[in-house]
Amino acid sequence: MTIDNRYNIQSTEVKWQKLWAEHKVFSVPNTPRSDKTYYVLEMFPYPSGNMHVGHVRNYTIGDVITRFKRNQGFEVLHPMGWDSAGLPAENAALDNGYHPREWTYKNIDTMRAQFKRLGLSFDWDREFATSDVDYQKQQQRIFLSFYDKGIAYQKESMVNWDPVDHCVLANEEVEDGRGWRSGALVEQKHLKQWFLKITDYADDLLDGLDTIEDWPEQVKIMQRHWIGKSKGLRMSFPLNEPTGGFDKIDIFTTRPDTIFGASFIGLSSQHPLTQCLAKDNDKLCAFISDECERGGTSEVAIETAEKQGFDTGLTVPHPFEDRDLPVYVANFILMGYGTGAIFGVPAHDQRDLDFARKYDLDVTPVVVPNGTDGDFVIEDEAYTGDGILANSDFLNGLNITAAKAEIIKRIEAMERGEAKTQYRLRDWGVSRQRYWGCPIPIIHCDDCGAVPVPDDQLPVTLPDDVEFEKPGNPLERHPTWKNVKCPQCGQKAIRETDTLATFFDSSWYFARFCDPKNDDTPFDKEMTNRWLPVDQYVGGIEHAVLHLLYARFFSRALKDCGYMDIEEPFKRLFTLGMITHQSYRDAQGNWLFPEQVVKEDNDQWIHVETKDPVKVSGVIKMSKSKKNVVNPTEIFESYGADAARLFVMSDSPPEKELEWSAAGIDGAWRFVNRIHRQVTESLEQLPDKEASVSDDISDGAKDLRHLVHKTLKYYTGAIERFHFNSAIARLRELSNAIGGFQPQTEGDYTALREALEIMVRIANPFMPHVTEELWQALGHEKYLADMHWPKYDQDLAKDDEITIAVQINGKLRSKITLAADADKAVTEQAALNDDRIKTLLSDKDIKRVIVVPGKIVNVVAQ
Ligand code: ANZ
Ligand code: ZN
Repeated sequence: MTIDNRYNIQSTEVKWQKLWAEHKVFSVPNTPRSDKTYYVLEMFPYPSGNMHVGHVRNYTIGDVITRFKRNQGFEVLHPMGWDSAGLPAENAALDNGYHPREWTYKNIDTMRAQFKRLGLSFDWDREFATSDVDYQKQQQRIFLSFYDKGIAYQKESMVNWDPVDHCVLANEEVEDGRGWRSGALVEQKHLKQWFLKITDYADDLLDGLDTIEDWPEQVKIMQRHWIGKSKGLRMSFPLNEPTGGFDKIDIFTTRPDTIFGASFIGLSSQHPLTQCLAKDNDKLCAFISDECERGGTSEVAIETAEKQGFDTGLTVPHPFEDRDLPVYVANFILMGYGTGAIFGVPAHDQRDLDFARKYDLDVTPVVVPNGTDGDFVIEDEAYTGDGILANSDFLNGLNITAAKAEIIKRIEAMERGEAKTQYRLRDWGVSRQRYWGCPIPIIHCDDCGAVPVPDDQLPVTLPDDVEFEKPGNPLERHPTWKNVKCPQCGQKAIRETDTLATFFDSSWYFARFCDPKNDDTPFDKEMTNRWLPVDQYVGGIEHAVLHLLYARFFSRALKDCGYMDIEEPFKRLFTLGMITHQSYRDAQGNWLFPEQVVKEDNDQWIHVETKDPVKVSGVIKMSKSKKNVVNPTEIFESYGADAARLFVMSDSPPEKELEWSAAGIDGAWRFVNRIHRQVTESLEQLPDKEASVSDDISDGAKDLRHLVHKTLKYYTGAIERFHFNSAIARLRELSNAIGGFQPQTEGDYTALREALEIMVRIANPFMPHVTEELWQALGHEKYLADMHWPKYDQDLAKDDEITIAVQINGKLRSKITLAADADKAVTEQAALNDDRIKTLLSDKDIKRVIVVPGKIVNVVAQ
């Protein structure tokens, strides 16, 4: 056999990719053949047209897990698709005349090729895009089931309105309160829209968080905060001068304890009382439209806007004191939360304090930090910490909890209100006044109202002949599309022209992947029952709230509609870190691409063409706008997919930031080549693949075997724990040991074969191409992808043992023997389980255990 020693990365990688595809190595049937199933999913990409290195990292993580689990004997579902509806396609249409469909599917083609070039183990037979008519048809079925169940409903709500372009803007299209295209000050406008009743599931979504153990705590905290369950008091203030049929104002507070510090009542601009007063008050009208309905509808926009108020002249009496509170309309009070009215306590709420300073209202602290005696004053920061009640009559001296309870008790006894739980979570608005999305399958009839499109008329498809030159919703402008007959009474009716928000599309795709071709129903329940929940979900932390919460909500809603049986869609969640890269700027501050700069001999950076000096601007998140990007396709061309995969997995733990560097990718490339060389150069001397390791081997070979099996043991655990970078470090160590090994006897070559084979096999999840190539060169026929993960030899893998001292209160009391690399927890357990230590501690309380692994344990006890 002659072996070509030059490793041609490009052609070899493409060759294996073709073979895997041809033999459908990574395809699985909808109904799994085994009970040992595993579902790996990475958050599917938006087809922007170009793969970036963040994708490389995300999908490589999922790929390593997939290949590893397959080797462990699992039937692994690892699908891929495209989150392909949404604004950018429409903007591209506006900018360069492409039809959104054309733009989207062209991008998908480009990106599919890029993803395939990375050698990912996807079951491509399951691929779909959410803009596919087939997908939309099933999605429309889901929408109608939600409508039927009351989970989808219509109500009037505020949207961002661009008064120049005459169109609705998404929150992300509002920049500093102005429309991104027209630059006009954005207004808020009422529009009837579709909502999903996610609030009905608020408690359930909260409780569910406790059941998903393998989620990052940070994500759970963010979801808890987003749902924002607050316990408080709802109470009413009677008006001194009833007006327009209103005789009281209902408020919601989470701080009833602060009632003695109240100095005003605040109403939302959309509060019914405000609206009533505005009818015959031009100044109030002007205040509402100038100060309250300008700027974005987002919470941040409202939080950061300057606090403004309008004194209505109305007053209410304080419930426990002989004084009146003025009633203001204030721009920081949202109608969508609580009752849309508050009592303002400037000393203990920053917004109220800013407001009070502006309108010269009282600022009386009623909660003072423990240990302050009477002279506690508020400057320009509200006090929101813990403390003791003061200036509060019968509450004085109580702590906050006791004071809250006391006020709730009294207000309830006075029949002026009651304890109330409030959520920050709002119902989810899913209407978008856009073209490139899934049409909402509803027909509006003057007589019958909102009528579902009958099932045999689904899907409702988008018209192709639309114009994008004008801003706004092309569906609304289309001459014929929306004119239809009412399915119920047959008279003229109008199609819903809103489409569904793209987060709707991504809330159930993981279930569709289990049964992607089904035309009768979104998916077969039997199949989702077998595959779901997703065993390992991988994606960015930026989806901690919206996408991940919506998907959890959908599972529950789909269950209530009878589509599936699971509530938590993602059993384990892994959130990966960002990729950062050095950035550069010229003297004018313009960002430069890495290819545009070069380092001079004197260590100064200059522009390659102009030779002007360049400023090195720090290592920051890779982004197009900062130009510190690298193009994965170019990386595949020069270094190959294996090197790219290896690099993104080797330089830092996957949950942490990874700094992209030329040296790093270069090092990975050299390692790929090195492994190739190590195997191919030894091939001629190696015994037959069937030969077992000889007993007659040198000490050097024995050491090598010891390391091989120890590495295998450690490495397997490291992959299981996602410690990919330390696994790769061990792999390099193994390769070094092989490099330094000099076979002396015939038998030594059997040990060398074993070492090389194990190295190749365990390197496979990270570097699938070169390892398949080498596995074949080693004489094997089966794909490595289909092999079982190698098992280590217990005896050979045994760690060296060490003996360490155990002290109690600093005095040596015992010695324990344990594995040299035992970690903190194991060492502590071993020390506390030692018989002598146990006896000595039997009548004591353990205060602390100090463990220095490999050295000493000291138990502090009394
Ligand atoms: C009096 C008070 C005193 C308040 C104090 C806070 C601090 P969370 O915790 O997020 O539930 N609030 C109630 N409804 C509002 C609305 N529609 N728009 C804006 N603010 C509203 O927030 C509840 C608190 O936010 C409530 O408690 C209320 O102000 C305010 F020292 O009442 B508080
Ligand atoms: Zn009708």
